[in-house]
Amino acid sequence: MANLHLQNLPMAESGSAGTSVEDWKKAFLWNLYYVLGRFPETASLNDKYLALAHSVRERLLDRWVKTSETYYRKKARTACYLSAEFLLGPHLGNNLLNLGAYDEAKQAMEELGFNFEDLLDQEEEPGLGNGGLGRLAACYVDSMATLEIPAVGHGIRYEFGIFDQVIRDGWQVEIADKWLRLGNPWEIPRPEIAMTVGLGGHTEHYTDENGRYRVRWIPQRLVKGIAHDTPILGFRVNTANMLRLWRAEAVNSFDFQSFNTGDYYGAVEEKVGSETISKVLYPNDSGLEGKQLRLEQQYFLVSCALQDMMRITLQTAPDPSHFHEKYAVQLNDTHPAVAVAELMRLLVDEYGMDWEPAWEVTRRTMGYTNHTLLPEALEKWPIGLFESVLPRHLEIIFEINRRFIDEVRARYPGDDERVRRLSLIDETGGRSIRMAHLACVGSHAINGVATLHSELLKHEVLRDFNDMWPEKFFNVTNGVTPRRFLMLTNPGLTKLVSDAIGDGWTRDLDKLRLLEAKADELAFRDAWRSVKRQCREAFAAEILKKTGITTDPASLFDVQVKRFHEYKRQHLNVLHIITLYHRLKRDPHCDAPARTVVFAGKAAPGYMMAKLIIKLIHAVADIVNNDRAIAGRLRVAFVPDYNVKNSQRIFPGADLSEQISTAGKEASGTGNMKFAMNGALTIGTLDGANVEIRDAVGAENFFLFGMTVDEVQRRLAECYRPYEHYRSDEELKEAIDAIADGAFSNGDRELFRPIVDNLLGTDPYMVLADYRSYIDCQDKVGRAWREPERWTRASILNVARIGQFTSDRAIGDYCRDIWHINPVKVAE
Ligand code: 26W
Repeated sequence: MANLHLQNLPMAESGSAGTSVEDWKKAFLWNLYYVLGRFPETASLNDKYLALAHSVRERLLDRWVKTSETYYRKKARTACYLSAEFLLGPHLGNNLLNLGAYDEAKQAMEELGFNFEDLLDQEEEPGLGNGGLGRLAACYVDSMATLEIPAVGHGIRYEFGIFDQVIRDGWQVEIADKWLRLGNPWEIPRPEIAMTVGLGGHTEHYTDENGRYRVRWIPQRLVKGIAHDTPILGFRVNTANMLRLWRAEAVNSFDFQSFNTGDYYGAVEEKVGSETISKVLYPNDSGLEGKQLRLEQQYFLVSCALQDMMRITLQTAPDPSHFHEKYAVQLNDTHPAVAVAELMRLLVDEYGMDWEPAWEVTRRTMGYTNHTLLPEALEKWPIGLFESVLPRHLEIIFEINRRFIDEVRARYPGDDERVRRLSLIDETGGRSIRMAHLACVGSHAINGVATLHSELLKHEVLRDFNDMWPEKFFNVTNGVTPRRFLMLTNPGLTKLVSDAIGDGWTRDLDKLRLLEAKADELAFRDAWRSVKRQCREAFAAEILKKTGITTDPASLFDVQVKRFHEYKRQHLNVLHIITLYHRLKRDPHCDAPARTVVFAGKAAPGYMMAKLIIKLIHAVADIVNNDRAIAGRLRVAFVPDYNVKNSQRIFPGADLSEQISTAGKEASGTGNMKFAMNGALTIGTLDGANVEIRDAVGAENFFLFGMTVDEVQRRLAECYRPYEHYRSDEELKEAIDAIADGAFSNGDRELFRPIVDNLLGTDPYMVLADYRSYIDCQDKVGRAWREPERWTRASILNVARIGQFTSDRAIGDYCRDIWHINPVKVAE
């Protein structure tokens, strides 16, 4: 601890950007002392984490200032990623990795006598997203910075992110996510960057001094949006882009009128009311909750972001008609789709542009990415609700629709059915606004997130739009960042790969292909197996810590981690577990290899079936794990509170990746890519990006099962009868009967009845139809695992051929096809 004495503090070194071991020690001590007001002997773990975080932040800010100065000077065209969710995960380790200073900082902390892992672990992750869509946004900001693309992410600074999940008696319980409790060293609040956002009220139509017809919106309420900026550093480049998250605040902290009349409570109430807009993330990952607050959140984000962009545009452009030259705006699903109407309002009402040129600017600005085909997840807002929150935007949407319908009628005379299908307004039931239609009409580019998904969009969900404007449709298959999901999470595999083929792959993931030749080398396969084994040991230790369940690191780790949803079919996985269990009971000598089946994931708090499936997993685990007769040959574990941080401890240890959704339901999936990048083999259906992953890694290195999209549709058309499968498949019957008879619920036949009834009744996701194919495929998995050389070779080839699934490739596609934006180098 000799270095820790205060007199050794190198005051003059504050603000240094150096990254040597000595630099980190100095910066750490300086920050501990001057930023946190602590000295090492009594500093808490959190103080130490914050001191290191602030040391990293200094180095980020250095790059950040240079980046914004460069963009300003070059008047760079900028991509703006609008997203209601950014599921970032912890910053500290990732920033150190991207800075190229991970090892130095680690060494510095260890030389000061601290456990580096404990420091990293102290960080509370910003869980400002539900799942795939939010995590994708986070991968994309990472890649935009890495590719040196001038880009900004705009989102909402929720005070409470996705809930923390705890498990009580096998049931999910939701706990508020107080992620800001101990402070957030990564953000810079910008109180002077504040936007005023209107809500409610009415409109007035008038003629201006030039005799032009104009509309003015008189909102009933005003809310202020305050920018909070987080620097996003690229990998080994000087680019540090900005993620700008908006927090809602009252315009005035007190209404003095009410205050003076003695209504103190009423005055404070208004302040509290305004702040609720950014209070909490809606935890639904599908299925609409037509809540006014959610619409207010969406509009709040969009209005703050567009006003901010307009302000910046006008710093250099003579007028707002140049907006689309300065900005390419990408709508991450329909959550920010009201941007189409808001940009029109700004251009027409606020800046006095005529409708046609304003519409041209709007269409040339916006791009729309669709992330789901599930009908229940396609956003619709009841007209009445929409009007009460955004009366002017409703008028604008009606006008957009009127002109659009005229265009449709001109193209397809007399085709009223088509008009009805295309309209922005759904007239069935109570009238509502189809946000996906608004996004399509108001954008120059529309894309799906995997080849199959984009095809289904073009030929089903958005078919009429594709008929009209085929040139607007694109596919951009999703990708994930290999920085966080390989290098940071799996240092063992990272080192093995770099030792074998050099580290060129860290900048160009396609170079992983050099591993192909290595797959044939016995010694390399040995080394690979031993790294995977170590990863399983670490994973087993984590499982023990989180669940108390012991697992065998020699066993096959079969993993399904993702949100809980019936279409993702965690219950199909459970049926396989029960089938295996029954086989082991019948014949303890049967040839199934030892398996550890791991689950993790959250269910939407109101999604009863998903929650019951979580309970079923725990119930089955309880029986299976405690049955001495099967002597540990099968283990089941549910790791609670799946989030980015926990996921980083899961991907490396997996051997088998479960991607078993009903074909046609999973838009892409991104976990599938993270697993394969870490050398897991996939068991999966031909759904989402699984199709492309299989093509890339080779059919012989992928376990395919189940119906195709066409087969699913055909079966449904022929009238699907799940009961027939139950009747004719003995093992399936035995598995379902065990659930129904209470074998996993102490004889209680009621507990899991909703699952049993659902499967035997309508089985909307065709679990029973795919059961036999899945079981047979799992048997193939078991046999392949028994041939370690073959398995290892396939594992290596999965990694060697996964390069195209980096988010760098995806961002490259967006830049080339949709945004037309080029990199801008930031000098040292
Ligand atoms: C209106 C409620 C709601 C909230 C969120 C509906 C839908 C969503 C998201 C679109 C759900 C989501 O995360 N979709 C996932 O997006 C990923 C990134 O593109 C894909 O990989 C997943 O397949 C898709 O389910």
